[in-house]
Amino acid sequence: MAEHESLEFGKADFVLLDNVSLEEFMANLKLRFEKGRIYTYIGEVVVSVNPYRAMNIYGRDTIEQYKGRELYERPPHLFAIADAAYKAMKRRNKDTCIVISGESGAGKTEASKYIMQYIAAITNPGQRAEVERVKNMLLKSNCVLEAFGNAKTNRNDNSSRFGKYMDINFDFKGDPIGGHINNYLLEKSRVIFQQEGERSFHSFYQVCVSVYVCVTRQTDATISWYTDQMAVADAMKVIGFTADELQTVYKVLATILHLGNLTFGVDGDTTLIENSKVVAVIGDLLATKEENVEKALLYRTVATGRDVIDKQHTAQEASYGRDALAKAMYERMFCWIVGRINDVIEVKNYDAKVHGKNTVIGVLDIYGFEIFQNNSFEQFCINYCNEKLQQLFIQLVLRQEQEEYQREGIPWKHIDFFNNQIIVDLVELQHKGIFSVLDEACMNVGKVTDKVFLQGLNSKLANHAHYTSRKLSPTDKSLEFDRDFRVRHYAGNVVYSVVDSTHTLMWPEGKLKITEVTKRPLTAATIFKNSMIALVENLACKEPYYVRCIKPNDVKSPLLFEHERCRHQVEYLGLLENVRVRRAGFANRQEYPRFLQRYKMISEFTWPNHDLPSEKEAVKKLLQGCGFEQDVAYGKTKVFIRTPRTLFCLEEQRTEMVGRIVLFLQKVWRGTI
Ligand code: AOV
Ligand code: MG
Repeated sequence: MAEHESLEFGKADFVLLDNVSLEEFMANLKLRFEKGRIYTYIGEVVVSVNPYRAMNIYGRDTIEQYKGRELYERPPHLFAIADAAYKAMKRRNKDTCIVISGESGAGKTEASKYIMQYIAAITNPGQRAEVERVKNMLLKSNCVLEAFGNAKTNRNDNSSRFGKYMDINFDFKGDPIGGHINNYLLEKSRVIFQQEGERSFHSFYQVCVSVYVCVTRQTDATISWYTDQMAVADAMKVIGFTADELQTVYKVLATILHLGNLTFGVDGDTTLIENSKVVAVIGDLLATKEENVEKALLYRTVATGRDVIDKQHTAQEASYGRDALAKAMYERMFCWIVGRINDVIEVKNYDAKVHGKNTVIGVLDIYGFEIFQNNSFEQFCINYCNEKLQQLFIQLVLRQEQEEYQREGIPWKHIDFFNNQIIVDLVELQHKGIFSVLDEACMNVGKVTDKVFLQGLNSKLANHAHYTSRKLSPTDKSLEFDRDFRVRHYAGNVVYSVVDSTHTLMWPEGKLKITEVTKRPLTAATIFKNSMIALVENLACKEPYYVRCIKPNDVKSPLLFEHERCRHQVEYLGLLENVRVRRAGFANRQEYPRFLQRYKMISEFTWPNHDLPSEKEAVKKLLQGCGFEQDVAYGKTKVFIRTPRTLFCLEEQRTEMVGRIVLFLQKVWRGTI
């Protein structure tokens, strides 16, 4: 609990509220936002409100203030959480992770970058060249991935259109020696289609503007894209992309842009490409013959019994094929870029036997919950991903905490919270979940699969409290027959359109030869589901730290705290329940033997040895002696300490006693006693 800040800025920890009510919570959040205090704790969780303006709180001096300090010693900040995760990793050899959540535009990506910058700034005091190199590449990778994986949406000008989990590996000294990036489902449909007011990935504008600037020498209007492009090219060079590889990337971008200009027509029975000059350009860019491009766009290869034949597309099929090609090229290039970065930052030459355990801090920054005018398969995946993370938060912060008190026999009043497991099940359950129904619909290649899919959903999920469609609620005009279904997510209702979702999924992943008709590739839905389950398992086995981001308004204003908008987020993020659990709970807990080992020197009853019947009794005696009886509870195997201040006092007394003991021993050793 940060107690050093003046009350004029509100309570630095929501746990300190006089009454835990929604009104008081909101009043404190608003007051702090208006006073420029964008961070507030709930125990060890940071609640952050997007300031929508540059804040002077990330500089070198601020970093110095947080370095090595305890959480409650300084005003709430991302740096304090980053430092706590770092200390846990370094002192206790724990793998930790920092999970950043919140809806689109709430400030997750910015937070993840500040956290990485902090870690980079406080490590490698010895300035080892190899470590500096690794740090530089980890930081530069952000710039590259944002160029290719972010885009302007109606919710955020720099919206992450992929999920990112980055592990930073540390050596026994606590210095970064490498890392690894896992990327999750890129929203590739953006390559061919953007809703009104939105854009494609930044990379396309950057490369176009660079060409424009080279040709016209005009820089004024386009300067920002141009400088961005220079920064990305520079970062790619630093990471180790060769000039040839950069050229290839530009060629792929150009190919995709030209593919977008291709149109198809018919002449009698023949489908043809209307603008053949574009084909020539694409052939050039891909270093292949025009005929090959044409054939790829106008024909498909089908297996009929034992034969494999080429069959001509209709004009509509050809445009589907063109779009699928553009999307696949972009996605594969993106994955290739991630792979290349991983090759370079991967930990090399580390021998755990010689150097000790290699520990990890993971930073998770995903696409936030979003509702658009039209929501399709990709929004569905993004929102499911957010459900999974909310579930992890519930499991780790709310449920486990309560369960531990029960297990230890500590008196405890149960706190109710909405458990979104029911929605996670709705999406991912075998045979009954939305993904399973979608997979089944995809088996019927060539049939009217969108309808099959919706019918499947309606029959399997008719009674589910979080699912509905027009067929199930005929009076609901906001849903279209044969097109929409609605999911009541933890963060709000979203209407999804099934049109084309099965089409999106049919693109086979991995290498599939056309003759292997019996083998079905995994669908995009299954791949995504499996990757989310693996992600959550990975996070669950690390010591988690949380940043919960809140978006104060929808107009990107630094002044506006829209009460209703914020209240909604506070509610669905479960922040009030978080405060209640935390308040009813205890800041620290330790097993009796471990506690005694650490603090036995501060009490005459326990130093150097105790004669009490058990370690639990000894700890009781020790704490009574120090006057902390009111602030602790005794579980079956652990002692629970309510406020960090008590722990702080214990630590101070310990430090003092250790000093005295050392002095005493030195005197004994010198023979002066
Ligand atoms: P997101 O990552 O949570 O959305 P961002 O981190 O991209 O959101 O933040 C959106 C915008 O808010 C940024 O581009 C900044 O302009 C502003 N912003 C956020 N945090 C800060 C800060 N600490 N200081 C100043 N400005 C900030 V998404 O990726 O769409 O889910 O998918
Ligand atoms: Mg983001």
